[in-house]
Amino acid sequence: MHAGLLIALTRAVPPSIVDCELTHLARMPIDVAVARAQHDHYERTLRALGCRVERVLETPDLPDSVFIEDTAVVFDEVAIITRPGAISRRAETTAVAEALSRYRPLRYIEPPATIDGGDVLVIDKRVFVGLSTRTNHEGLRQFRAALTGYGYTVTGVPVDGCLHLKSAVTAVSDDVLILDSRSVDPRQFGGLLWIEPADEERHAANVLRIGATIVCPDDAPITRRRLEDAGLSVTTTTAAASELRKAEGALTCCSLIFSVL
Ligand code: CIR
Repeated sequence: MHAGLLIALTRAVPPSIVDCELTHLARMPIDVAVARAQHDHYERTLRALGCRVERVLETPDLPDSVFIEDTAVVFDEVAIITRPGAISRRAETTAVAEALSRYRPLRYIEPPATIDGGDVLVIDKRVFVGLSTRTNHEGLRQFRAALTGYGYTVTGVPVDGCLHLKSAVTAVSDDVLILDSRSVDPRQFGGLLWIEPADEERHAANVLRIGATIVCPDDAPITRRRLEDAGLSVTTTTAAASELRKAEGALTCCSLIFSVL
C-alpha cells in the first residue's frame, strides 16, 4: 500500500442479501438493519484510517453486491475487472468498472475464465491466485496475462475447505502472513513467515491491511493478541461480525482500497 490519498470503494448492503450465495454455511436469517449498521461501522473504520470512502451505485437486486472485492483487483498500473464464479454475481461488475474507470485503465477477464477478487492476494509485486470453486485455471491464466509487463509474479495456490484464498490467508506485512494451514499450504508462499489464527477464530485469517494498521474482526481476541505480540498495530471492526458473516462475507470483501497516484 502506498502513501498518498487512499480511496475505498464500498457498496451498500442490499435488502436482497437474504438471498445471497452460500457455499459452506447453511442459510440463516440475516437482519439487514444490523448488517447495515455493521457495514457503516466498517466504513467509519476505513475513514479513521485515512481512506476516502466512495460508495458505488447501489444495486438492490444483486444480493452479494456489498462484497465488492470480488468484482475487481486494483493495481497501480491497471484495474482488472473479474468475471465472478457465481453466475448470480456477474452483473455486479458493471457499476464497479464504471467507478474504477475514473482511476485506472481497465482490463477484463473473459469467458470461459472465472475469478473472484477474494481469491487474489497481492503482496507488493507477488500475486497469489486461489484455485477455488470460484476461480478456474483459465482465470489464473488471463489474470497473469493482464499483468504482463508490469513486473508481477503470479502464482496459483490450491484452496481447500473455504470459499476464497483470502478466507484462509491475508498479509499482515510484506513478509508475514496470517494463514490457516488447514485450508492453504504455507509452502505455497515462497518462504514467507506466517501466524496462525486461533483454532476457534478461523475467520480472523482474513484481516485488512491499511498502511501499517491491521484491521481485525472484533470477535477474535486471541488472534488479535497474536498479531500484537508480533509487533503489529491492530484495530478492530464489527464489519462481517454477526450478519455479513452469515453471508460468508469477511473483512476484505467489503471494500476495494487503492491509492490515487
Ligand atoms: C458469495 O458467496 O459470493 C458471497 N455470499 C460472499 C462473498 C465473500 N467475498 C469475499 O470474501 N471476498
